[in-house]
Amino acid sequence: MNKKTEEKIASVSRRDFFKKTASAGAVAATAVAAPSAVLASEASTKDDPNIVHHVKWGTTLGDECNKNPYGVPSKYEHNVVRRTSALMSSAGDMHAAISMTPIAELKGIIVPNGLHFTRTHNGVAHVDPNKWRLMIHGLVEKPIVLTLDQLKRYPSESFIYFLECPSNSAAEWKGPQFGTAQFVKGMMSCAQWTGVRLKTILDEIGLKPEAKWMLAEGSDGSEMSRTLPVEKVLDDVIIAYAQNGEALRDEQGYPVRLFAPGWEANLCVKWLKRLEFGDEPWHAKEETSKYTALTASGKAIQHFYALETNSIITSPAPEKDWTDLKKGDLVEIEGLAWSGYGTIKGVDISFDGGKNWVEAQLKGLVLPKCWTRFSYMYKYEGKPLLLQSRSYDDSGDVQPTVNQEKGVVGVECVYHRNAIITWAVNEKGEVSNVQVRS
Ligand SMILES: Nc1nc2c(c(=O)[nH]1)N[C@H]1C(S)=C(S)[C@@H](COP(=O)(O)O)O[C@H]1N2
Ligand SMILES: [Mo]
Repeated sequence: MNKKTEEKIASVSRRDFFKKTASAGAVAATAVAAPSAVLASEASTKDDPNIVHHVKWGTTLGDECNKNPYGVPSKYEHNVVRRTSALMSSAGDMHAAISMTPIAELKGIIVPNGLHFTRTHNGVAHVDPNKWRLMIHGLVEKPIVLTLDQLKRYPSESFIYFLECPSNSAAEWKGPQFGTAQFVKGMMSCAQWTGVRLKTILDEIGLKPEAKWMLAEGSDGSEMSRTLPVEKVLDDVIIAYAQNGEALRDEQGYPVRLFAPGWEANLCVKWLKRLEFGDEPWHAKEETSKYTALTASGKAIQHFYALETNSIITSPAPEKDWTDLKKGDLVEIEGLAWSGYGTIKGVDISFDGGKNWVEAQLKGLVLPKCWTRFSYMYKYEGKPLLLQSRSYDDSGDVQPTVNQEKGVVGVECVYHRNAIITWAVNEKGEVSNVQVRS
């Protein structure tokens, strides 16, 4: 690592501001009205002519058993889909765009492969696995070119990790923009990833002592390139070829992508073709003009990677509201928490915009760098609420309020937004996206 880069990294002390102990007490809450749900969910299945609404229980013959050799979701689940918008593209061109995971519709921590959010800078590439090659060269003792079969001969390992675009919620820095949880935080997913630890291959081909940085390059039209420090590469980076038990989907980088657990999804180069080791970072386009953090001083922070502790309530949410509840009903508040710095230790819930907090339960698997489900049973009272969740992780970080985050990084940063999200619930049980500025 050269001196300049070291200095830059040293200046990335933003996360130090959000230690658990520093979490402030309650400050007066100002709710900002949200614009009406622009990109809200589609009409109910009632009006869909493709769906037959009758039940003849026990009297009809079903489809033949293997009608769908590769299974598809029930037709009644047709509303559970990725969604995109021209606002999240380069001037409306949907080749450089992003589609979002319907996080409020999912259960558990595994996102089905067909619903994994997708970001492409130059379209979804289709790479022939027989022609695919991975070159590993630069400051290594024995450079190699691997075929897919050769890669799969190395011992494989599987891990459940979240993947999040550092631009998730980028539109929310200057106020609430989107009307659904899917659009507020859907640039993320979680899956079981299988592949080869890069360290396993490097142990075999030998890393030269001067090797400090690794360039990863994709084979798609954008030739997405990012640099990673060797410490991370040797720690837990994998070359992934499977997702939830099957081959990666084209959208996720078939046949092979890089996977840097807990770090910006942008580093997880898809349709991977080349890894080069060097003694300095490359300063590629995606780490200079993009994916740097512009601070209030006008200086940009380069090389910041791990995603800070974060959370969102997914039920209720604008697209999963409480309008069907009656006073006195017991209802589960559920959500997701995650941190690129480690394991979620706890999640608090507030009903009054952050003045008072109660502790939620973590449920199911609680794993490092992985979505963690939280839950809280609540007696519905039909009263307006400002509902929030606040996560903390085992590195000591706590999720900041909107103003705490702004105070440190300003509003031009674009990336790594992890400020507390607020859902306003009205007397009717309708839910909207607002911001509490405290
Ligand atoms: N080759 C290549 N890799 C890429 C990209 C790309 O456009 N091309 N997009 C990056 C960005 S910005 C993100 S957020 C993640 C998204 O991964 P996903 O599409 O599997 O969700 O892939 C990253 N890797
Ligand atoms: Mo991204």
